[in-house]
Amino acid sequence: MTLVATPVRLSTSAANFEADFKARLHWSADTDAAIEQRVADILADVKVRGDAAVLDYTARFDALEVFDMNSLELTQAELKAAFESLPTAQRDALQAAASRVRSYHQAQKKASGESWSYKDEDGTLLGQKVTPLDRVGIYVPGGKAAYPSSVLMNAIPAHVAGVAEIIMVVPTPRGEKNALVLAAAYVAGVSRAFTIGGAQAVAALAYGTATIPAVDKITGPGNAYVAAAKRRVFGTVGIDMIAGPSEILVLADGSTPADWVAMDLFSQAEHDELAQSILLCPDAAYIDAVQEAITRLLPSMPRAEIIAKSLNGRGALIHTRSMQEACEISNRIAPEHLEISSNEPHRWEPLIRHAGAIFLGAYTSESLGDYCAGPNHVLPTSGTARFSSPLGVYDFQKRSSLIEVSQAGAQILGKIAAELAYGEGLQAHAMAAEMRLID
Ligand code: HSO
Ligand code: ZN
Repeated sequence: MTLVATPVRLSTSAANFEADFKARLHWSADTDAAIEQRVADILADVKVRGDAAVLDYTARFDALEVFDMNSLELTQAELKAAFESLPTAQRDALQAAASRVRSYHQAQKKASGESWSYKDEDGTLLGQKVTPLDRVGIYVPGGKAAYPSSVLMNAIPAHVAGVAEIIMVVPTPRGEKNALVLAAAYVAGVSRAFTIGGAQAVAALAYGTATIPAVDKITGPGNAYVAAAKRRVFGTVGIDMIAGPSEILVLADGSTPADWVAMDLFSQAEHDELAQSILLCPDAAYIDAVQEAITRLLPSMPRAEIIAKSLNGRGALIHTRSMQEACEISNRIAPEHLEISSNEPHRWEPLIRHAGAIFLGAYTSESLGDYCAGPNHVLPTSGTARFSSPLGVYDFQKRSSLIEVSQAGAQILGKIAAELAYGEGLQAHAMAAEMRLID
């Protein structure tokens, strides 16, 4: 059977465009009641029984039977050995990627992650103090979605933020370890690592066990169980975001070789059958060329089946009236990744308001950003780029307000505060302010 991938063709000038557009782009991340219940039970069990429960679930779900938690900890020596076991080219690539990701996040910290303060005329000091989180947990999926690049993207910003302890968890079904994941943990500066996963790992990180220290925040992607567990422990700890399937939207003016764009659409489709790849273009002949490239290139792809399912189920090639209209539609979708595949990307970029990451120009394939350009690849999905941002140094920091009122300042603020406090019927508040007034 030859595989075909024919993303739906839509045109903004068609009468039924709005209805088709909604049908195609609709995405509901409904929670599954059965998963919710099982996750709630696992969390409660780990909270009470700690390590013993983690060992039980690891034996049951990961077919990994050990008798004490120490056997589930990866030593620094083991992480280092994994790194050293890699072929030189892989080692070099990992280090080159890590160093670029580190530089980017250092710049991010400088630009917006530092403490600041100013003084009023009366000498009152006001400011904001930025403090790294003490300890964070990074969830790394096992199996087919084990991405060493995601270890870098989670651990490096934490490290740059100044987090003292970075605890990684990664399930290793039947004890099979992924050397690249371990090596990435070594390169990124992970402090401790455990071969546990699922809701039980999230519970262990959130509540702490005799062996696993409780963390302040948990980041990293995972399956439906992990996502449900993260939602439930939110409040006890911080979490980053609940990521949906990967998405790419290409805005093309027809100036990029069609094969390049076809491959970029594949690059997200190959992640997941539910991933979404969309092309928006005002040139119908170019859309034909991209479809032709899709058909020609697909059979040579090892993950052709996943790509075909993703493109047939959720992909779309949309013919727009203009590039301006393409930008408007892109804003409505608020994609995780947006490529402006144009020879004048800076003409269109100012029109873009909602996208997790914006890739400008024909040479900027999204895949470069996934691995080594420098910015983070953990990005808001499912339209959440309307209100949220890429994972960054700021996710591993928090802010405290600083207030130091001078004697002169207390005379002015004291009167304002007392007036408002009496209005709220709070006498002690008013008196605390008034006692500091001179006569
Ligand atoms: N595109 C994925 C990240 C990734 N790609 C990891 C390859 N490896 C989500 O942004
Ligand atoms: Zn990717």
